[in-house]
Amino acid sequence: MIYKIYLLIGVVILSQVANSQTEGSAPKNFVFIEPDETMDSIILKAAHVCPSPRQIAWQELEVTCFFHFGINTFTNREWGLKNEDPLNFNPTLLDAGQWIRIAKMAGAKLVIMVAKHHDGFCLWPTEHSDYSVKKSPWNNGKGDVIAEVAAACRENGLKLRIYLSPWDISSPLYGTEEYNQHFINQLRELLTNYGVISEVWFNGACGEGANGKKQVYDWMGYYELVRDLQPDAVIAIMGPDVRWVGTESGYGRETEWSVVPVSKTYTGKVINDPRQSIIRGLYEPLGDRMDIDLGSREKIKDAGGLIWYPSEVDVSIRPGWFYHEDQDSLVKNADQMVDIYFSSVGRNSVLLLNIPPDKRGLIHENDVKSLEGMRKILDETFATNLAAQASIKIIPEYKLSNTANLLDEDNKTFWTPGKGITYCIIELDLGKETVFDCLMLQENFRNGQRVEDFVFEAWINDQWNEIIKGTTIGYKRLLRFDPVKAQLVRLTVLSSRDRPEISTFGLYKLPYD
Ligand code: FUL
Repeated sequence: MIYKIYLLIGVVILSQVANSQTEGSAPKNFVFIEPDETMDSIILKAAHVCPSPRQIAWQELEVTCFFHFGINTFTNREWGLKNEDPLNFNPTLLDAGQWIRIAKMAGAKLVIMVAKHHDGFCLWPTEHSDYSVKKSPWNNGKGDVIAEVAAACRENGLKLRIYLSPWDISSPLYGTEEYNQHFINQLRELLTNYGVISEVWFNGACGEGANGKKQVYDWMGYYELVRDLQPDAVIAIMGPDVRWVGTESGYGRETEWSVVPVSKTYTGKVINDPRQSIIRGLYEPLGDRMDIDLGSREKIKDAGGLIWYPSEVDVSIRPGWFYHEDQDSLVKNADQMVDIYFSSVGRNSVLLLNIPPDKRGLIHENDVKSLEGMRKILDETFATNLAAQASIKIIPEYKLSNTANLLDEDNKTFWTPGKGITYCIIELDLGKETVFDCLMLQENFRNGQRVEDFVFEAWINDQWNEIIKGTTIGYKRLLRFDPVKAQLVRLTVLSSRDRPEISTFGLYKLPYD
């Protein structure tokens, strides 16, 4: 956690430089703001900053899993010590297929394998260090955890990403210029020997190394290599494509903007950076990523530019990131996991759920039970959209065409009230009195994020009753409330940065009485 603090002075990457934004032009991942621009113009620009194709693919994953596994699993630590004995690493029943099947059952479409944590022990037989599985008794030193995970991903149709910790307390090179080349060599092995890698996850930890020195990381060099070898991979956390939400609790912000500001100081540097054309990015100290508000009107009014930089919520199913036997009774239960799902995926974020394999090399039974419980509740909840057959009325009658897009379960199609209209009411007649306790909304995020304020009401006792209010929607917003019985409901978009493009409206009932 402490090293996440580095993100407070972390980076923002201007992932694609664009010229000023005009409606109808190609989607832009980034816009500049001119010094004398009006607030109306800034807001309109914000409404049209869009995800890049790789960010779109990433957002649609919704649930992803993390596997923290390594020497710490056997030494019962969270952060390992320098050069611990590789003989410690000896899983007896390692089955990467089991990990991937469990992740898939939980709903994950992608997994992240920790290839090297801060202790420096490599889970693949790297040619660039002796501190790896090669020196362990597991498979007589012939094993390769990354290869096994990659094969299991291919077999089960899941994507793979890797976590390679830049901080390495065991490397004798750490703290010297040579270390950057060493890190790039290791990264190259991972990006070339294991097929498609869909994401590289860098954290910002930068502690002391074996010689007591800290490293100045060559981030730009790392990014160049990723873009070169795996151009479709997103670079997360200490990278240009995906932002850390700011906590490790599993709970995202109620108001979560995927469009965030870049300061005036740094937009100038973007233009002048020669490496920018290769990487399409530049660092910027952003300030507090743990702030409750990152993208409101107040936050973007003095920006030099705006970028699409969506949030990822990372959390472990256990108190620790690595497996510890004494935490077997502390695994989050199915209801807690459901709550986390609603508070991450349901708050315009991707969930990155850590399920750490145990000393056997298997996901522990308690973790499996909890994930099965979560899946059952989510599957039962989302099996039926209770609004699927509703008839839709728009008030006032701005634009009646395409309303069926709201209910077609295809988030690529959408309904919009029309050019420049930022307030609208969508009224639905469910056909009969219906009990529900969950609302799902999605915006056509490919065209940007716009809705700022909405209210959901139901017609009960001959009047409209407010059921729940919300601010941002983005890719997906899920809201739960006490069960309501009604036939008529309505969604009012009270404020939007440009015309809202609503792609999904869903009503559901959780399987609780
Ligand atoms: C942090 C690390 O220090 C933890 O050990 C863990 O890997 C977490 C996901 O990121 O920065």
